[in-house]
Amino acid sequence: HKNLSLLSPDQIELAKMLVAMEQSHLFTNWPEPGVDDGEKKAFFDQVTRLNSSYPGGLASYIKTARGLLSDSKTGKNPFDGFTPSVPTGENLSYGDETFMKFEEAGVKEAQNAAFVLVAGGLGERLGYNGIKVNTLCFKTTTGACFLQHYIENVLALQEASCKVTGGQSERDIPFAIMTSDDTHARTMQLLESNKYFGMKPAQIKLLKQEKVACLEDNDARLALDPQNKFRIQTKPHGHGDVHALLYSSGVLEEWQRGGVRWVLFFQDTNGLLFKAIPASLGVSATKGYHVNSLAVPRKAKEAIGGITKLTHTDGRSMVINVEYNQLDPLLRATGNPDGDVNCETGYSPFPGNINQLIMELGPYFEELKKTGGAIKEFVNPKYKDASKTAFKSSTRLECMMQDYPKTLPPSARVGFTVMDAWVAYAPVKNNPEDAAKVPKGNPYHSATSGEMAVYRANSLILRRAGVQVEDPVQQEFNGQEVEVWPRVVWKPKWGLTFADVKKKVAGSSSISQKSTLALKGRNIFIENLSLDGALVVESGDGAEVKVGGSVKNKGWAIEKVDYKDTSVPEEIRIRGFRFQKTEQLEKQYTEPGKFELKA
Ligand code: UGB
Repeated sequence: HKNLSLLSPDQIELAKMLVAMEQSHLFTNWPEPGVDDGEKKAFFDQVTRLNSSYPGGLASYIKTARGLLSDSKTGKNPFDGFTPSVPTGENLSYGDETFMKFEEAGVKEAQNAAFVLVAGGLGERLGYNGIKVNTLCFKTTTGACFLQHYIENVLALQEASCKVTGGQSERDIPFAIMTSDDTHARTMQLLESNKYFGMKPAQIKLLKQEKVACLEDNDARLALDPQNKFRIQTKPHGHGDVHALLYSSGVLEEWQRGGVRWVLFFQDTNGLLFKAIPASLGVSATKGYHVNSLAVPRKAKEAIGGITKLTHTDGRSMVINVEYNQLDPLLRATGNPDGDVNCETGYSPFPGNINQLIMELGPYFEELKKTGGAIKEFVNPKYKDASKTAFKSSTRLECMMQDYPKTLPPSARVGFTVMDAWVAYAPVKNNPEDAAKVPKGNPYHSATSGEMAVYRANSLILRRAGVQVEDPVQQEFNGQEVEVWPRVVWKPKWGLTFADVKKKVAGSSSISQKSTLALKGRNIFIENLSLDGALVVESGDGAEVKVGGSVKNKGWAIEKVDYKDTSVPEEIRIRGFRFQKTEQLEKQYTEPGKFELKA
C-alpha cells in the first residue's frame, strides 16, 4: 500500500489482481517509498507486459496453471478416456503421377498463400551459439543459410505461381517470422545485412513472442527472478504462441483482406521441407482441408510427435499430434504393453509430425476470433521427490502450435499428408554428442545428417529424372555414420518442383560419388554431362545455359573435423566435415542470351 502512489491507475488494478490471486509475496518485502522506486515501476511495467501478451491476462494464466499443476500432482492422465489408433491420411510418393498432380495444384494455389516461420527457439538441444536460421543447410556448398534458402523458395514459388496462373502482376507472398528475445535482434540483423535475401522488406513481418511467468510451487505462486527481486522470472511459452501473435498483431486480418487463403507454418531448420510444400498445399486445396499436417514415417521413439487418432469413450474423436514423450505411456496404458515400437514396416505405425501445418485462413481466422489464439497448454514440472510437493526449479506453462486442432469442433476438416522422409524432413536439432547416441537406424537430426540429407535428396531426385548418379559411400563424422552422396545443390528457382527438374535434364548424364554440382541460376539445362569432380554454374535470369560434355577434375574432397576441435569455427565443427576445394570448373553467365558450356 505504501508504494501505490508510484503506480498508474492501470497498474494499481494489476496490483489488486495479483493480491486477489494470492501473489502478494511478489512485493511484501519491498522497501519504503523513495528506495528503489525505479525498479518497482519497472516491475509493474513487466507485469503489464506479461498481462497483455497472454490471452485472458495474468489472472487467467495463474488459474490455468493451478489446474494443470494440480492435475500433474495427482498424476491425471491428459488422455483419460481416449484410445489411440492409427489414422488414415494422404500418402504421397515423391515424383509419381499423383504427387505431380498435387504439386501442380499446389503451385497454382501458392499465390494465395502466406508463410510463417517459427524461429523463437534457442536450440538448446543443438547447443549452437548463433541463431539456427543463420546456420547450416548446405552452406558449405552454396553459402546459403536456412533463412536464405527459405526466402528463395518462397520467392521461387511466388514467381512460378504467377506464371502458371497467367497473372499479370506477381502477388507478393507474405512471410512472417516469429522471433523471441533470444533470436529477434539477430534475425533482424541477418535480414538487414543481406538485403532481406532478395525479398521486399515490406513482405516480411517479424512478430516477437514474449516469455511467460515462471511458477515456483503447486499453488502457482509466480517466481521472482533469482538475479533481481524486482522482476518475475520468465521462460519461453513454446511455439504455440504463434497463433495468438498472428491474431493479436492484426496480421491475420490484414492477410484476409489481401486475399490470402492458406497459411503455412514451418520450423527453423529443415533444408528439405520446400520439396514437400507444393504437393502438400495441393492436397489441402484439393481435399479442402481446414488443417493439414505434414508427416513422415516415424521410427519408434524418434523425438518427433506421432499423428494419432484419439477416440473418447463418449464417442468424440480427433486426429492430433501426440508428443514423443507421451506416445509411449499412452500406448502402454491402453492395452499395448510394448508401447511405442516399430511394426513390420520397420517404422512406428503412427506417422511422425514434422510440424509443417497448412491452415485454410477463413476457418482459422474465425476460430481465432473466438479463442484469441489461445492453445491448450501443458506443464512439465521437475519435482524434488515423489511427494510432488516441491519443484527442483521453477516451471511454466507451455504450448505447441500443432495443438491448435484440439479446440476445433468435430465438423472441422482436419487431415494429414505423409511424405517420404528423404524428401521432406531433415531437421538440425541435436548436438554431435547426443546425435552419436541416437539408436542405430534412427535419424540423427544433427548438423551432419541435416546437410547430408539434402545431397541425398537432390541426388535421388536427379536419378528419378534420368541422371545416372553413383551410389553413396558410408562415412562417419562426429560419431555418426551417414550416406555420402554426390554433393548436388541447386537454387529453388532451378528446380522448385519435380516437373521443373525433369524439364532441365535431358540426354544421358552421369555424376560420380566424389562430385559436387552447384546450379545457381534459373535456366541451366543439363544435357549429356559426365561429371567427375566439381562443377559450379551460375547464371543471371536472362541467360539460358546448356551444360554438357565431360568434366573431370580433382574436385572438393570431404575433410573430417572433430566437434571438439575449437580451432575450427563452430558451425563447421558441429557438422563434422568441411570441403577441401582443390579444383573445380566454375562458370558465370551474367548477361542475357543463350550459352553452351561444353566441357
Ligand atoms: N520455437 C519457437 O518459435 N518458440 C518457442 O518458444 C519454442 C520453439 P524445437 P520441439 O518436427 O522435429 C517439435 O525445439 O518443440 C520454434 C514438435 O513439437 O525444434 O522439441 C523453434 O525455433 C514435435 O512434435 O522442437 O518438437 C523451432 O523452429 C516434432 O514435430 C520450432 O519451434 C518436432 O518439432 C520447434 O522447436 C519436429
